[in-house]
Amino acid sequence: MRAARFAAVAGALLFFALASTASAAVRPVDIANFAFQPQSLTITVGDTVTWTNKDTFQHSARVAGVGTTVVLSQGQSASLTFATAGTFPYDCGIHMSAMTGTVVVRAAATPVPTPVPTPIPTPAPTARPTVAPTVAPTTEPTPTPSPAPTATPTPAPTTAAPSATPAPTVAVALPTQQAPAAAASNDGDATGLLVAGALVVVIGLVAFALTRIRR
Ligand SMILES: [Cu+2]
Repeated sequence: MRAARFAAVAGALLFFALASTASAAVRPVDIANFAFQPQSLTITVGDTVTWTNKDTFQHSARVAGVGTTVVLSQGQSASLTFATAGTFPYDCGIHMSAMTGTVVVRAAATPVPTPVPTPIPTPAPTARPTVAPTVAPTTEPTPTPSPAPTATPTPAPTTAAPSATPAPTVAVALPTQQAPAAAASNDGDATGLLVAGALVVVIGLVAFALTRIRR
């Protein structure tokens, strides 16, 4: 456990050491037209600034607390290494305040973040062109036949069947009068007698029935 931790710390230190040494760089500053270009430069601890004079006049770089370059003629270069962090204003040792610049030294070399490997995007499957569905010809809707008006059945007139109470037929045995031989000539009389007798019987029966009903 301890060994692993130590190894990890040692590895990290080694990594930072390598990174810092790797990031230690030489940053150029041109001197042209009586000016430092760039006038302000940001570097990291351990970096070196190299001034190159491009003017026909002589110049130098005088950095307080760091050092002063030699006087540079046209085309000559000189360097200073910045070992401590901070902001370092400087000027030309010959022209002084007429030529000034600044070097900003960052404290630590920020480790370059290892780029996260971007996953190779799998090509999206090209969607097959969907064939436009042929629209089925819409059959014209056949008009639904409106229901024929059903003739409202006229209710059959409930004719109250006349409950014909049949009168009790009484078989009346009429005394058959055996007409004498003269019946042939008296045929009309005999018939009238029969009818009268039947009437009498019927009336009597009706009277009888009435008397019965009244009781
Ligand atoms: Cu100068």
